Amino acid sequence: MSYQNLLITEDNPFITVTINREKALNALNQQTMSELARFFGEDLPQRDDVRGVILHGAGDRAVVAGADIKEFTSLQGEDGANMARRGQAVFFMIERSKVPVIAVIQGFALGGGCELAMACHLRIAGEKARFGQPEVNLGIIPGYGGTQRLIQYIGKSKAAELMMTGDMLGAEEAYRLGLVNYVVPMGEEMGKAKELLAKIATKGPRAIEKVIESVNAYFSTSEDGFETEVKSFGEVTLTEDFKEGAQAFVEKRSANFTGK
Ligand code: CO8
Repeated sequence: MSYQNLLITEDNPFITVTINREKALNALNQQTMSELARFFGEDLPQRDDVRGVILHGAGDRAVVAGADIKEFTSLQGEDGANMARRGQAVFFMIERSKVPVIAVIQGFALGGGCELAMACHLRIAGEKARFGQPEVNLGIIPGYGGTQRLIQYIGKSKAAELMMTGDMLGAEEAYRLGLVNYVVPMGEEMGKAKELLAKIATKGPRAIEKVIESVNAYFSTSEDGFETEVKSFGEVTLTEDFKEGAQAFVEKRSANFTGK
């Protein structure tokens, strides 16, 4: 089946999925989100021969620089909440995949990009990778599960700081905090991901599937937090600050927030 914004490369028993919008730093527009849903929700579950997936972004500047800001500047309230809910559903498909999904991060993993990497089971970062949830710069909050998963990986204290300041983490600090599994020299990220997948593929596929299910089950009590995120996301899209923040990004200037 054909995709517009995803490149699917098969190297049996592994598949590499490349988000292919390099000019927009692979920002997640709705077309890309639909294609990720199709791949992880429909195509991959039908493939008994696949033992693992590598997910990355085209080029080396960004795995994904966030949700596509240019596309959601006019979002409001219930529409915002629905978009966040749909996005969360796509990322749950990745997290609940029966085969391991490894994110390869060569550059920026920001906003929805950091959320996407966190929905994968393992993360390999190049030494120039940078992670962050800079949504507050736009007057909004993470909406694709970031408020919940960032805490799961790095703890409440640091996660709250990152989400409130919009600051970025370098690869080494992301490793120290437990956000990524390995940091490797630039250019070696894919090799490391393939090496890990090959090792996992020597184990029993049903056992790997059950490890994934059981690890996910540990966090199942956080489902209410995901719902709170959806509602909050809808609410912040009603603010004047969101209009100003998104407009400022498009106009390449600093935002002037008023608290309205
Ligand atoms: N959306 C759309 N376009 C983007 C995005 C994005 N997130 N990020 C970068 N681009 C585009 C730029 O507009 C630019 O396009 P053009 O050449 O047409 O002007 C191109 O990619 C290259 O970007 P820059 O020129 O800005 O490159 P720099 O190297 O100067 O800066 C940065 C790189 C630091 C990554 C910068 O692009 C940046 O700050 N990007 C935005 C990062 C961000 O704020 N991400 C969070 C977005 S919000 C989000 O992800 C919410 C998720 C939950 C959504 C819930 C439902 C909607």
